[in-house]
Amino acid sequence: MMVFTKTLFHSKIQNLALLLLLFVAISNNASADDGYRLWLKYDRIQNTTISATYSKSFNFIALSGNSDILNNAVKELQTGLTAMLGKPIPIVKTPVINQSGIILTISANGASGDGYSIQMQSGNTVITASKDAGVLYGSFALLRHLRQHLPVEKVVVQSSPKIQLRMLNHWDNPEGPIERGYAGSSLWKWYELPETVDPRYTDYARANASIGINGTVVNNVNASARFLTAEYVHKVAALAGVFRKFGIKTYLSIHFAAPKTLGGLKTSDPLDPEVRKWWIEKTKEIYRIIPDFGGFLVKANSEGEPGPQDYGRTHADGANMLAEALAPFNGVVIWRAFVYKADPNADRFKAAYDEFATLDGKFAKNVIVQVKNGPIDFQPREPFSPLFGNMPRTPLGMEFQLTQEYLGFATHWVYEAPIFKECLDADTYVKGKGSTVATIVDGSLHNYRLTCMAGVANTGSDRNWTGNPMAQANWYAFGRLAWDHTLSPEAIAREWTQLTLTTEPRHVSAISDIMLRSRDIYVDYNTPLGLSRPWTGSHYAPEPWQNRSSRPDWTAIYYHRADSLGLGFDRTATGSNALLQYRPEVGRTWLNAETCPLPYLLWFHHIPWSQKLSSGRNLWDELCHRFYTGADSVLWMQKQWAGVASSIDPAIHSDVTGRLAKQYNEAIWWRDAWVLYLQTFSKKPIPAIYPKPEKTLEEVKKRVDVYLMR
Ligand code: GCW
Repeated sequence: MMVFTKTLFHSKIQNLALLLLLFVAISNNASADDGYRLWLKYDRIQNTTISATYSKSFNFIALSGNSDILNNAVKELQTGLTAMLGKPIPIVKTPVINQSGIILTISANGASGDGYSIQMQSGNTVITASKDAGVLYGSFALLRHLRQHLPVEKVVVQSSPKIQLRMLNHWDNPEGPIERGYAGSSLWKWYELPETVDPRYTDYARANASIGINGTVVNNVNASARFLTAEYVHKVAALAGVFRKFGIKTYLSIHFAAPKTLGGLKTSDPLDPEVRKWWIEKTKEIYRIIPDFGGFLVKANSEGEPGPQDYGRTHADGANMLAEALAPFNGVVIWRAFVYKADPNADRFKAAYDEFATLDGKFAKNVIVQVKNGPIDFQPREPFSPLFGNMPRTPLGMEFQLTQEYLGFATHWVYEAPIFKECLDADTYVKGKGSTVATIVDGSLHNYRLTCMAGVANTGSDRNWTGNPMAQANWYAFGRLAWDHTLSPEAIAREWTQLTLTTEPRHVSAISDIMLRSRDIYVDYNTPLGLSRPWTGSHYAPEPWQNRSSRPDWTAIYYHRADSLGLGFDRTATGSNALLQYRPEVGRTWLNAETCPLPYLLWFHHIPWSQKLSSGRNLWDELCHRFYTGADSVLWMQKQWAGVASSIDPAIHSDVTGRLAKQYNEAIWWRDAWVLYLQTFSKKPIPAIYPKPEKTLEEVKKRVDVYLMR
């Protein structure tokens, strides 16, 4: 039985502060929504029954401990509840007798790791964790529950993250632009740091902590050595100072050749003693400035970046050199497996496996190899990377892309949770049925000590963070899945919608319907049936005719292989035989063109134009069907969206309406680009039920060229 004592919380200043908070919260409600608050909108609850019930349950927040993270947990609860309930809620050291409130406790018996539990005890809502960060996550979980207007007593839960390192990777360059960023420039104001610390960094950290993200790599993997100078490490330290108060560790992408370019050494050979010493000293220097620094992310010998192979060494040699420098500080090396060579006869699909699988077991204990979900490169639909399951002695981290590099930038509405989930749920069969990618990444299948899931961030300096307000859902879904990969895309879509847009049940359903179909719609007007990489220069509008580049594997024709006979990349034994990289059980599902699921057909087979598919249509007709229905479905998205106007903030509604109109126009144009181009090979008519493209192929090409102009 707990002893309850009345608290001393009556200083005038504190009361004034609460009133001010209340005022700010109320005036916030009145202003138009600019999307800045993301899913953390603590608007006043209009339903008086719900508000009254919550009011009875939350009269104080009791916290006995004291730390930056705990204080932030309490602050968030206080701000949120005060605004939602319209009454001041005091923070106390011990629970108040005869009143219900929230009790935050740290206990060794609490949920493990970053986990938390929420229980109801004697009318109080008790959040318990073994670490401060757990209390913070539990506090956000409680707020999330209340924001969905669910009954207080239903909040009872015990939750621990399935992945240890839940990270964002920012591809932010030092001058401000973001590689593949579509929401403004970098959030980090390098020239102002460390003296000026933008309050927005705190909101960034809050947003991440609210979905369990606990790590961030602040600079691009195509890394500038600048970030390793003392000048920049101090800037990074200022960011880390904000982030750690929300349980977030800071990491840096490194330039592998820094010993040469920055240190003035003759080489950056990872086996050279001077080079090793340079990294050891550099790492010590970083830890002196950022004591809880997380570690290094490395892109090496990939797309022109330097790496150990420049000196005849392996990826493992390179990673282990850095691991040695980081080990005394418990830092980690996250070494990317995104590699492929400019060889016209090679299949890029096979490259990562070919270079990395043989290195299994050769990496130091504090190295994670980070693998993109698919074997090529964040295409709208890819089969899972065959590396998953093939490196049982090396922790493999997952790299998803939140920024929509191949998904219509910030213009097209594509909810990505189905992409993430499709990969996580894929069965590798490496230890028999049920060996899903998720069980590999979460370490349970191969007993990895380290586990990691990274999302290439879609944030930028735009007021609403992600350019397209609907793209906030991708950031949200990533965090929620990194915490718990068993969640469904549907549950996350509904939750996000309720937190961000509306709690009106019919409209929640209508919006989550759009979200859940959006990816397939995009695939249909862009890369149906397993077509891949029609983009080269812009990564935006398809340029399937693109056949010239400094590298053969940077042309579009390399990927789709259209010719007079048919379409698609033969990866069976008669082609590149990439299917051999999978377990036979997996390979078999894709091996036979007759039975291969249609979404993957052209990933693995070169199919004759007239071949009848399982849909009953021949290849050409099926392609036309997909391109046309995909583009038409954007009209459906527009209609659904128009139907929810009454419960969405007008500014957000009109912003998305504009983007959808653009998306529709582009879907037609992109469809036509493909259909007209492929028709030059198939020599078949577009089925009569579909309207003929209004433009000629030449005209469409010209339009694409505009987007490629310098
Ligand atoms: O998809 C490609 C992008 C590059 C990116 C690279 C990578 C950071 O077009 O911009 O570089 O992937 O993942 O390293």
